[in-house]
Amino acid sequence: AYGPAPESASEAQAWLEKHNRKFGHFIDGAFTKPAKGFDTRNPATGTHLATLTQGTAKDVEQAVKSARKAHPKWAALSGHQRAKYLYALARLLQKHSRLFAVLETLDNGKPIRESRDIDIPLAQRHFYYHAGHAQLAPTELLDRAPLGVAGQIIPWNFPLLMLAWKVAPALAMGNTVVLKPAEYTSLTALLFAEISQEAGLPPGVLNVVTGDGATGEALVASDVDKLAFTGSTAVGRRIREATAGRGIPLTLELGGKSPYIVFEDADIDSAVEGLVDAIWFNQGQVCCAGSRLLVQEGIAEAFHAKLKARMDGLRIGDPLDKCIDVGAVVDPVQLKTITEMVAANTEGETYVAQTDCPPESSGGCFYPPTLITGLAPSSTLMQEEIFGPVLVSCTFRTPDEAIQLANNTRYGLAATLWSENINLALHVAPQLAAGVVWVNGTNMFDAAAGFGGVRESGFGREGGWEGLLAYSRPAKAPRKAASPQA
Ligand code: TXE
Repeated sequence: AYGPAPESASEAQAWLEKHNRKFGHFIDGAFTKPAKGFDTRNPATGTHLATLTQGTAKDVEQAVKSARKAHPKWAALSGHQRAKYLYALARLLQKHSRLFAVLETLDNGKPIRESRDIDIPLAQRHFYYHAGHAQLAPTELLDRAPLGVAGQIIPWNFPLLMLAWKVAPALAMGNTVVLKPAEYTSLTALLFAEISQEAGLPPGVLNVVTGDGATGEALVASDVDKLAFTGSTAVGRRIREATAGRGIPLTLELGGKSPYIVFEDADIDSAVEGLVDAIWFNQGQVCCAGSRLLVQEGIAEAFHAKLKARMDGLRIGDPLDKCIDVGAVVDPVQLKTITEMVAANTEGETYVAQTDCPPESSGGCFYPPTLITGLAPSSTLMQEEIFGPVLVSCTFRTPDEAIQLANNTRYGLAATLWSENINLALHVAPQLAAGVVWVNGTNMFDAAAGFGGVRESGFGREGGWEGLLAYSRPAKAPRKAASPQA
């Protein structure tokens, strides 16, 4: 333990109490009565946070109906008028940022440092950025028309940020939304729904339906005009199958096994530090995590030694403690998956960080930072997404071999390379099959830069110009009319 949690959770607890720790959906501008549902827990302690309602097909239908009813008026607003709402949402995210950060950490288990300094500020930035675009009125100036009602399904690793990635561009372009957050982490989406009332967002423009995969399936099957999904490749595939033939646009942001390539001329200390961020940020539960280390043979031993020393210095424990580097994994199910995947491996050498990791008896889902070296490129752990604080590593000799190993995956979300030789970097980067390549840095995001993958990491881009286009169509093309009686 590193002292008492400096970031008090009382405001978040008070917000939960205000709702009697029971939530319904957010439909047509108001919360529905809580109904039969499921519990959401703090993964760092196992304590109950709230009970959420399991969304039925009927609930989804109601939410879609409300979004469709709200659409004509929302779409008819000028971009400038819509921007006013998006700016208001951004300002309110800022005003309540502490509450959002603590709630996110309680629900997800991520270190407060991350939710406070990364998740919540980036979510705000997305709303500011998209408000700016709405204001520049791409719909008027560029002959773009909204698609209609967007169905959006998001995962649990960056709950509020994934909401922002999806909701902000959709609203900016004049769409209305039905959002289904992940079952483990729905609280910040519900808080966001509440602040949308404070922002005066017209009822029906944003709807939130909570529930598990079955609720997601109902949303996929519903009468929406666009679907956007972030989550596992397996579910992404099912969604693509389910929507093939319906002709609605689809964006899929799926899994990854992103390579982190270190050449022998790299600035080693920086590369080690970058790697800590690449794989231990958010306990490795990051779609673009640099989870596959490829290190040049000549420096492999020294690099691994430095990395292990750095791992030993990582502090793991209470995510509300500002000094903590590694928090809790999102849920016992995910912890079990990670534990079983590592236990099943019989290859290479496993190094577990020599740092205090809260035991199982703490009730928390903690997994120590782990490094597995000397794996064959074809081994399961080199190929499959672990989605936990586990780094796998193998060595290469030449740049060509590095490229070949980096691309030896069914995924293609991100890649990182470290070298002090700009010619080498410029030679290698374009040959990597990835939606983004970071050179001498990692995990760099911006609302203005489209993010997305190739291969089984999905298709379509979120953020930036491309992200906006994904929520609109050329205005002159025939467009599904919003319900005339609305
Ligand atoms: O993801 P799911 P899970 C990967 C990661 C992780 C694995 C499993 O490897 O270990 O997926 O995580 C909703 N129709 N990623 O099981 O199931 C679900 O309710 C419609 C990578 O939690 O894909 C949630 O809201 N929706 C990833 C969302 O989909 C369905 C982030 C994601 O859950 C559905 C998360 C269905 N049939 C996991 N089934 C990334 N790329 O960042 C579930 N859902």
